[in-house]
Amino acid sequence: MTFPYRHIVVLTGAGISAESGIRTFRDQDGLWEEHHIEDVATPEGFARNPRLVQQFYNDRRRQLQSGVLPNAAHDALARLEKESDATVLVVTQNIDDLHERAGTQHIIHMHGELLKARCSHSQQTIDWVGDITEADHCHCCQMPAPLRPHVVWFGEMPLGMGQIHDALTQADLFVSIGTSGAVYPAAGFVHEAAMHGAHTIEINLEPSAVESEFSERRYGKASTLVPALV
Ligand code: BJW
Repeated sequence: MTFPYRHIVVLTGAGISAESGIRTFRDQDGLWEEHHIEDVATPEGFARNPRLVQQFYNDRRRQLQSGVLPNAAHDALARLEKESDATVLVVTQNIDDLHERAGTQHIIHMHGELLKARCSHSQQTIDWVGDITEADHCHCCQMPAPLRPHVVWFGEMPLGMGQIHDALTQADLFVSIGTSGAVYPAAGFVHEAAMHGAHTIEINLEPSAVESEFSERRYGKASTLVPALV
């Protein structure tokens, strides 16, 4: 696979998993049509009503394990990593594991992972495939602490930021796939990559909130456009 780039950073959002049957957030029929962000995606919402928040993530964890499969866009990115001479880092905002199931190895889940739980006291994470209930506590601390989903809510610091900034500084190609550009700091990555000289490509169903920052834009389904790019 010949690609005229040496260091590639790919940012993915909910749109890349939409054709696998996982709902996005802000589209028609998206998750935010049924749920208030401040109830299910903030630490304050979790403190107010842990049962509601656990239910929201338990439902999504179950769905992820009930026949959902990676699609052609996930497959194409895994192929890119395997077959190109360039370094490829996938930075995903998604908490599903579809990139890994497609074969991607070099990946940062900046908003966490659905198949992990986290001790609310020590922040230690453990693999978790079932529901998290209020009775589940971790035993990593002297006082057992409640488990929470290993996800990044509004007002919390996204994960892997140091490594992401280093990669954006070195990237000569930055590709954003299936994200609305509504949530920071991810929406600012295109600016950072461009400032350091990267060519920047947006792939999405429609122009994102930061589309004017990109040097190239391709609109349509990720399952068609990502394999075509790769
Ligand atoms: C297709 C498609 C197909 C559909 N093919 N495309 C004011 C200004 C700037 C920032 C702030 C501000 N006030 C507050 C902030 C910060 C805040 C923020 O950004 N707020 C905004 C609302 C303004 N951000 C934070 O709090 C973050 N933390 C933070 O900033 O820490 C401080 C810090 C300081 C300095 C440096 C670094 C950090 C944390 C954000 C946490 C986000 N959490 C969530 C939920 C948790 C995970 C989960 O439950 O799954 O993450 S919210 C939700 O949005 C989720 C997603 O990862 C994230 C992004 O959504 P995404 O992926 O873009 O999905 P959609 O639905 O929006 O878009 C899908 C797109 O796909 C659409 O455009 C479709 O067209 C497209 N599409 N089908 C191609 N087939």
